Amino acid sequence: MADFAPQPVDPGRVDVDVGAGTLRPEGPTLVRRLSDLEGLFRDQDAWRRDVEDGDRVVYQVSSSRVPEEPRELPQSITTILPGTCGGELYMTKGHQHPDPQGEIYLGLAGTGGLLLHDGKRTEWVDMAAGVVGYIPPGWAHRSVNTGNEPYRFLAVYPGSAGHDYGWVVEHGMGSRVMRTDAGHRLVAWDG
Ligand code: M6P
Ligand code: ZN
Repeated sequence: MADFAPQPVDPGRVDVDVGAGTLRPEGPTLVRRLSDLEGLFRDQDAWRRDVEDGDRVVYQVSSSRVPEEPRELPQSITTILPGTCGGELYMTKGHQHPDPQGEIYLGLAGTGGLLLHDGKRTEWVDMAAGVVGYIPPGWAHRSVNTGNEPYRFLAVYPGSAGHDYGWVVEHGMGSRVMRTDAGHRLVAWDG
């Protein structure tokens, strides 16, 4: 991967390739496989089996060149592939911002959802192309693919917000999102 050391970015245009799920000028791309989501799916036996059985890619995050630095507004496109692990729909790891700041997601393709949890309350936003999901400060957020096609969204977030993955491991996300015949269903975290 090329070196994208933080550096000031001049004002300019960013092209969104909705079909490819990339931004141009292009920054780093992150690929997360099932093995990168250790301890996050409820059915750990199913997770272990699926990791041994090919360790599929769950999602990919393609970023622009705007650095994660204070006062900047980095952008990224996340593409979550369709699939389940132990009946639970493919999802992002989910994180809390250590520096509580808001974030917006714009649906680009496919169908999905934005699961939000503040430690007490849990909210769900159905996402599709053209929908903006708003993440207020203090709400942990996880995205889920609820359809049979890749679900893709653009994220814009404050460069100093950060990513705390441990918060989700400690507090959970309030609900889990399971595949059903009719589509999907939210179930209680420990249910
Ligand atoms: C969005 C943004 C990114 C985040 C990515 C994947 O693109 O919120 O900041 O990294 O989704 O989510 P996660 O970091 O929880 O795996
Ligand atoms: Zn975030």
